[in-house]
Amino acid sequence: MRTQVAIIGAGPAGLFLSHLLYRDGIDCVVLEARSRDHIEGRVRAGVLEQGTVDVMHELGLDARLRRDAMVDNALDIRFADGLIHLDLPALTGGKCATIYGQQEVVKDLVAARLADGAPLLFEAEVIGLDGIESAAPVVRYRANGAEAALACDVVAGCDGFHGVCRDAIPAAALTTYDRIFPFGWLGILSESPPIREMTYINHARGFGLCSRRSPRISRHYLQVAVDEDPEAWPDARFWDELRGRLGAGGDELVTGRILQKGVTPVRSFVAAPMRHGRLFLAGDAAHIVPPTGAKGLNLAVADVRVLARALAEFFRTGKAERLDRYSDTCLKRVWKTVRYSTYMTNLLHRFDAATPFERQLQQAELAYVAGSRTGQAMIAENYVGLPFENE
Ligand code: RFL
Ligand code: PHB
Repeated sequence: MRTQVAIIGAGPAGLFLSHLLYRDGIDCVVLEARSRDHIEGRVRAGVLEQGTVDVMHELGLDARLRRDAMVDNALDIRFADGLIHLDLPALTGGKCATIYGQQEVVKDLVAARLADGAPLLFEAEVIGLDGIESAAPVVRYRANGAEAALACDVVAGCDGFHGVCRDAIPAAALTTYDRIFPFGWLGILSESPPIREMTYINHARGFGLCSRRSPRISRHYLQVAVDEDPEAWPDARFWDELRGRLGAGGDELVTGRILQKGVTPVRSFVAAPMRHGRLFLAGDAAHIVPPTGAKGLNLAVADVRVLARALAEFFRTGKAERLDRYSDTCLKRVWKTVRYSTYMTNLLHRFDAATPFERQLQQAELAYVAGSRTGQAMIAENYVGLPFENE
């Protein structure tokens, strides 16, 4: 088998890239290790920046999103001294965020790609990359119990944080930056109407977050230990703890059947450069950010937007300047996003090792944001999404 671009991974990065390339008339094959059911059932992100929604619109993939998504016009932060209400359009010149589950995005993109009759192989696990420093790389993968090879011009490593592509780059050619926070998030999906506003909580017992997926489905998180066992959290314990952390807002909480439960680590990771020879990393394969910023999926889309444009120029004209700038262009946005996600993580979590001085600073930062339009505008501007970089 031969193609122009071999895309490894059918998460948001790989799927969006496949559609952007298809629109530009560039051939690609998507290889995904897991089954269609598995990737469509993975509960993850839910906050889409306007730029992400715009890409779905440009690709004509927004029919279901326009029907089912919720508009997020505000963000509340609860802390010991009160409530900060961020009116997103008022603080950002009319912008807002969109709530639409990552698995819904994945379903829409998978269905459209299959409807286009374009190659997307499930249960095709990539086991090695050969010749990424040459002009003719080969991707080796396993499917239906047999090994196969895909020859290509370019490899797009969209295989997430635990994929194989990043490891195909010689260690000496890569610099990695890592920060692991000393806690995790226990996330649940429940059959219950969400509270009125998207709410982040700073509480002495730890962070909490009340989010949503639809008028009938809530998505909530609690800060827990990194190695917390979700089984230690029967439904009643989860609801009691979340209600306690909501404080005065607890009365608004409606409980319901919990459909899904899982613990996520909170960490930042950046690998640079995001390119080696003919291999280009995009999305979580190159970087992860703490979920407190709600940015991982959006960053994956920002990467592949830049990559698709550079590949279109490369295949149309043979010019590689844009491809050569790919990593630098993406990393500017990546580091700004790491900054914002770290800021929100530090602002809102309980740090057991914090000194009394550091605890006072955190409360002072919250008090500052509560009283400053500038402080609020900084959060709102990042939450709705920074403008795309000039390429
Ligand atoms: P993905 O989604 O991990 O997809 C990678 C795909 O590659 C496949 N794969 C392979 N395929 C073939 N061969 C191999 N050897 C392979 N190895 C792996 C995998 O099966 C998989 O299908 O990465 P991608 O596309 O870069 O997308 C990144 C996003 O999924 C991620 O950043 C977000 O989910 C992060 N995130 C959030 N991002 C947001 O923008 N807004 C949010 O509100 C938000 N909330 C979250 C989040 C992530 C969370 N978790 C669980 C990590 C909330 C949570 C709880
Ligand atoms: C979510 O709805 O899953 C969500 C919302 C905000 C975050 C992270 C996750 O910061």
